[in-house]
Amino acid sequence: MKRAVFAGALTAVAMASVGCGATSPSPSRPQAPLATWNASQHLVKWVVVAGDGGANGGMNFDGYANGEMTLVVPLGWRVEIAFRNASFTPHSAMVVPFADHERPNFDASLAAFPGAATANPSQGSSKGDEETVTFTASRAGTYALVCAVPGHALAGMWDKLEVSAQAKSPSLSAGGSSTGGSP
Ligand SMILES: [Cu+2]
Repeated sequence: MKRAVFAGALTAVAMASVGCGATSPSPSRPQAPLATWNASQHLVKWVVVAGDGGANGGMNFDGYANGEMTLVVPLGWRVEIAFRNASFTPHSAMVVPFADHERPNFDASLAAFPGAATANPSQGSSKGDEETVTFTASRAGTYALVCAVPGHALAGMWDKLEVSAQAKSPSLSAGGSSTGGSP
């Protein structure tokens, strides 16, 4: 049943607009794709909700922690993160080189790309705060989306971003589900 809901959502998207796509691997949120993109604009929008439910003690993005979610972005595309903090705990979002994902502390200078962090990343934002973060995925490689509030990434509040010179379109996998290919 979960699979049917998911497939239906993808089919609807594919029929709605050639050249655009969406992926929603979490069956509990079929109404809200975590990533959507526009191929002609080379733009991917990633919905990143910090503290989304109780997974990993609330230390998660979109309910995923410890690298359970991976967004693949073609090299050179723009990434627009629609960030929201759903929790009373302060959280932030920042893209860092993967090797830095288990640091206890971060500062804004560690952002892997110019602009790839929410404001005051080490302080975090309040419950309900929303912020749009945009950057260009200008170097291929493996990166991590971390919460830069001290201790949170170490507690598992990180997921993955792959910038790929081979990928033709974005894809997002999470929680063991994987989607990709041409929408
Ligand atoms: Cu956090």
